Amino acid sequence: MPTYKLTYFDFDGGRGEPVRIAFHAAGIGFEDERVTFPEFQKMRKSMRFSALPVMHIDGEQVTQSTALCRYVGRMAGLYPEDGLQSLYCDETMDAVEDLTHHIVRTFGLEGDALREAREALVDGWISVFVKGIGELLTRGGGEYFADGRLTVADLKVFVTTRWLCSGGLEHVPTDLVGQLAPGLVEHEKRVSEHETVAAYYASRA
Ligand SMILES: N[C@@H](CCC(=O)N[C@@H](CS)C(=O)NCC(=O)O)C(=O)O
Repeated sequence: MPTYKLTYFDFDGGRGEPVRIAFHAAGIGFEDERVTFPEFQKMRKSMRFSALPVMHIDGEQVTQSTALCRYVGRMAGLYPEDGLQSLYCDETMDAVEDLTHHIVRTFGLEGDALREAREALVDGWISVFVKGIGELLTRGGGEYFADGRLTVADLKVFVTTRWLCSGGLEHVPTDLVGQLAPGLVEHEKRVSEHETVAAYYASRA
């Protein structure tokens, strides 16, 4: 068995969290390296694309969160084998990546500039993506995005819905997701209570 190290920021969310949950679901031990932003700044140059998450497999660096989700998801049985269902799973994860990209562009703004940028996002890209991801859930049958069961797509959306509804994103109303796509709020609860995910957080408690 290779050795795995996952380096990501020290919080239970973002692009690294679905990979951590998938590792736990697979029953595969890994080094969960959690860094602060100042620590990341010091190590940034050693990261191939100057960003996290980064995985080391037997010391070899691999990047790109969605690729990491697929890789660990396969080992955990959380990635569809069927071609069409894997397309649905990938489409969902890529949509979440696009949504995240739009939001991250507002990081570092302050005051009126932050408010204006976030209000524009709420009326624009966040609404477009939340509605669209809600439609993908409906297509999947309403409970999960692909294969009629928990996959890494659900982990990625669950983490993102939790973030959007957390109040941690200034100027993004906590009830926005519920208004635009109520199914996603129910999905967040369903996934958080799923035995695979609940077992991961119990292990963290
Ligand atoms: N396409 C990359 C994006 C990685 C990325 O932008 N990561 C963010 C954290 S979620 C980051 O490292 N930001 C720090 C920075 O760019 O300064 C992936 O999916 O892994």
